[in-house]
Amino acid sequence: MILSLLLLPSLALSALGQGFTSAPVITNNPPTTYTAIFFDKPSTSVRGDITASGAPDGVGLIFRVNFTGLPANIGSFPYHVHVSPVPTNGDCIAAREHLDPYNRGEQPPCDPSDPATCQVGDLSGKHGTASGTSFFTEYTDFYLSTDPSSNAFVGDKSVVIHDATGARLNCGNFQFAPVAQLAGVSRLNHSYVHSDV
Ligand SMILES: [Cu+2]
Repeated sequence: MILSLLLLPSLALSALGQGFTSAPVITNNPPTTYTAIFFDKPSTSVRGDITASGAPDGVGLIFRVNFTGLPANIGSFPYHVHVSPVPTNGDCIAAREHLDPYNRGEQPPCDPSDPATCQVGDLSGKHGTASGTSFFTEYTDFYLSTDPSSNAFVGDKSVVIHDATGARLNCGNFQFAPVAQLAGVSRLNHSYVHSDV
């Protein structure tokens, strides 16, 4: 009994990707802002934007997350940074997998009390899923970057929001958004967005 309890933490760690221990805190983030705005497409009511800004001290990124039109009564909504940008047809499958530069892998699920051991792109695993029909949250994530030379750089990646089954509801691409930074606001005028579907 005692032995099995002692073994549990090491077993949990060994289930993570080979060689993975934890993601490093990113400490040299430029104070720039990137914003991803979900596609305006007829197949879904889900809209929203996610702004990621280098923290004033360079440690981590400040995220502002704003979703609307979430389907009622179907549970909570995971969302992640995915590795590939989405083409202009808005096909969220093209976003491919989660940003996971240290090859942590999908299992076991992210433990939000130990976010360094989560996939760096697993925003909802670390900071909570979206819920309700409209959702706003703000937080600092220490493992993502506004530095284009970092393997945790968000600026050329996408964000996908899922339903509880994992289906991809909508997505958007991070774009350099200095206007949001200068104005101190999280939402961009839609004239800064790529063409909608
Ligand atoms: Cu995802």
